[in-house]
Amino acid sequence: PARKRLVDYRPPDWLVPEMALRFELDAERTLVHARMRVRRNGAHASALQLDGEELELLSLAVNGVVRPVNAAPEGLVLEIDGDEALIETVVAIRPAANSRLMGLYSSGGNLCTQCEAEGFRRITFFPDRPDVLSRYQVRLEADAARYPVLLANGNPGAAGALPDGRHFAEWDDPFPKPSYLFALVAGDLQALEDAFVTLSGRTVKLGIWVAAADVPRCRHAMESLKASMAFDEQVYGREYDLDVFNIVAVHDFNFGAMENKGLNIFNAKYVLADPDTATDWDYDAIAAIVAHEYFHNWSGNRVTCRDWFQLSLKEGFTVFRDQQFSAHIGSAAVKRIEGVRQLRASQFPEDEGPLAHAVRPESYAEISNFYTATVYDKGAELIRMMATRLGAAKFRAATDRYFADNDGTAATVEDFLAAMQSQGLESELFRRWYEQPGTPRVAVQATHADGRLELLIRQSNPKLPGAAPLPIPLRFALFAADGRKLLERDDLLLTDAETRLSIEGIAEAPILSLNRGFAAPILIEPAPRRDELLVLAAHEDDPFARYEAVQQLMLSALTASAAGGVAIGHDEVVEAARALLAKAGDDPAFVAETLLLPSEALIGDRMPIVDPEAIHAAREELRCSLLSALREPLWAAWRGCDAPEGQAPRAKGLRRLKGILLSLLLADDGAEATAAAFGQFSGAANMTDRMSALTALSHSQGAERDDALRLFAARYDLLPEVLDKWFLAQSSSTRPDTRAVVEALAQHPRFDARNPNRLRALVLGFAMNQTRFHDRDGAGYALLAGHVLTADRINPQSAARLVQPLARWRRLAEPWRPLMRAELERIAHTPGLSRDLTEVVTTSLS
Ligand code: B3K
Ligand code: ZN
Repeated sequence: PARKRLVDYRPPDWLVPEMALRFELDAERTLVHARMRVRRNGAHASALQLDGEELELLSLAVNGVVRPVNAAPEGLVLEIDGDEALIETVVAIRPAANSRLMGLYSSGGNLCTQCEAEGFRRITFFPDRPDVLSRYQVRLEADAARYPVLLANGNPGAAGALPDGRHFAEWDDPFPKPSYLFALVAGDLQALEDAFVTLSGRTVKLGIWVAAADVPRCRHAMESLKASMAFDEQVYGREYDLDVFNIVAVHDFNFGAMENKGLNIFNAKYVLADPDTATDWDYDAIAAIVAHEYFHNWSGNRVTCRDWFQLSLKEGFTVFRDQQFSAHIGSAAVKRIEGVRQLRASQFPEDEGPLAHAVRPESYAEISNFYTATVYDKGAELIRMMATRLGAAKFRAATDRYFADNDGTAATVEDFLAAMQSQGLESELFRRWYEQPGTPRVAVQATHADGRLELLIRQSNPKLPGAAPLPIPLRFALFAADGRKLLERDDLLLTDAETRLSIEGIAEAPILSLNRGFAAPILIEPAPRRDELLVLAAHEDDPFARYEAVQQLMLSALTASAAGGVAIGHDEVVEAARALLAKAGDDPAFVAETLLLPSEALIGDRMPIVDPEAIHAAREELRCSLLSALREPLWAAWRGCDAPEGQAPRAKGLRRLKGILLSLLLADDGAEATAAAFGQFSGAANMTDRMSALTALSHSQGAERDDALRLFAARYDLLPEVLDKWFLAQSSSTRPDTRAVVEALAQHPRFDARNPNRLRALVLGFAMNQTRFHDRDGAGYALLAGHVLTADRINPQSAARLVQPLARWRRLAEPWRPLMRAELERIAHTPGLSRDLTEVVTTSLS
């Protein structure tokens, strides 16, 4: 398929200042009446091009003159005399048949939309690109009994009854917006209502719309929304701008949520919560995503993106903003650890593999494939580096400037960098981060003599040998062998391929603690020695660096035994874990994160060639070493984890630790631990304890496992987002029968390949299961490929996401590599693949 390129950007030939839409809503066949005022942009003679996809054009008029109806499959091309015109179209669309979940579709009997990135063209003909901003006036008409609630962007206007049991509602959005922010919802919904009084004293009516029975489960999302609104005022000076803010939860949704102006639409998984159905992780994810979508009102909606290459302009910045919010309402240290774990789990591998791309990509075939960890999470790391470099006050001044200079426009990364530069940032250098794919390596060579330490620091990027050096803020400290901190530096910015640093007055050869706080998204090479890591694990005062030291100890033991088959370094890990357990009561959340063994995927990422069996064996062996050396302290700590109910940070930390300890206690699948896990499961007063017990049991051979799964399914059969946890617990199990279980579950009456959450829980859950996905006969890969091909006929975005575990094929050892590749080839050779899937598969094979 043809690729779009950033260098080919041209401003739109025609603008659409005003857009009036009237919807005659119906699940089978909806009529969309559009009236748009168009205006020629600049001096040119080009025709007006309107995008359209799967639209049935019923009528077309230009300046009131009817034109023949002959639309090409890709849209309409209209020759227009003069510089302005009124275009009127009527199209028919089929929401109930829309399984892509882009455009207008039906979910659980309600109608809703998803337009980002290019879904609006599936609703009506329009120049569907983010630099065409319009004022929207929308009128919705529908059956009053089936769709009593009618919502769209902006402020509500007139509403009333129509003949034949129908009714209407009008919505007016005073803020010009690109088509990707358009939204409507029609359904049988009820709202949890509340209000927020803004900085300047305006009252905003808040509503979270769900099925009537779910209203009580919206409290946490509502509290999160109000906290986000207050945070954006206090920290960024950003006030909300409409009279109403609505959120709607839907069960069929392609990703987390969508920031449509004044009408956010959410995957129900990120709205509904109560202690009986949501884990602490769910509570935190809901708060973060509610905040993220709300923050987009400024970073995304008021200032939008000129083109989709600039996606990180809104996404990286908004992820950074939601991370700040989460740090503010919880523990900053733990949030940072979780953020880095997530970056390493998804972005680092992406950057090392065939799908690597710059934070601002240069080209794409299908933009939906670029809503990636690189654009989102690495993009957020870039903003974090700039914010740290400027300091809070200047960063605030710079963002104020960015919002003021670009309000109401479609901006670029350069516009953001210009605002940062106005406060003194080295923006020309930081821009390189947006353009270079690959994770930079920083190697430090230290020599010590006569009280002087010489550091030779080299940066490199294996993806781009010889690329211009990046500006890398390298925070570091020096420690003595007895744990004393000798020196700390927070202001070093590497700007060259090689940097030499000479530090006087260092009496002994010190231990280096590099990239404290994970201030830069880089890999440090080589890791410190094990004896040095033990000192850092005990004495670092930067919590991230202390966490990192323990994780490095674990990784060095794990990679060594996965490569050589011999268990080395277990003693040091046991020693570090013993020290952590002794202090578990002081900071349970930190101890939990630090004790958690690196995942099999992460271990593989640190090895030149991935042997999944050796990695699994190495990790199991370390788990067993920890259990046999620390059995008593582990039991004692687990018993000491009783937490009060509720979302207080300490209570959450205790529950997190309890779950991690339980999984260690089950390392040898002993009867006592299995019974304890079942006890925790059946006695749990909240979903966090219930789920951590179920997860720990899911790997076990004991009868308790089957009992727990049966009880769970019976209890939550009717709550789809909770039942997803049941599917996931089984698809993630390390038991030898997991593939057969997944095959059986794909025939389960509650499995539905059209529901992205369910498909993800069962099939992606299995593909992420490093122990069972990599069967030696390739049957796991074949299972995934079969689901990918089925999904592609239903929903290409789902298929393109699902196929990605196969993109790792090059990294795997024999016999896995050719088996994985063969499945990718099989997919590639299937006729009629979507553009989405084709791009991922061909890039992965190339
Ligand atoms: N902006 C949306 C993502 C849309 C994804 C389209 N494939 C949600 C978010 O990042 O807030
Ligand atoms: Zn976003």
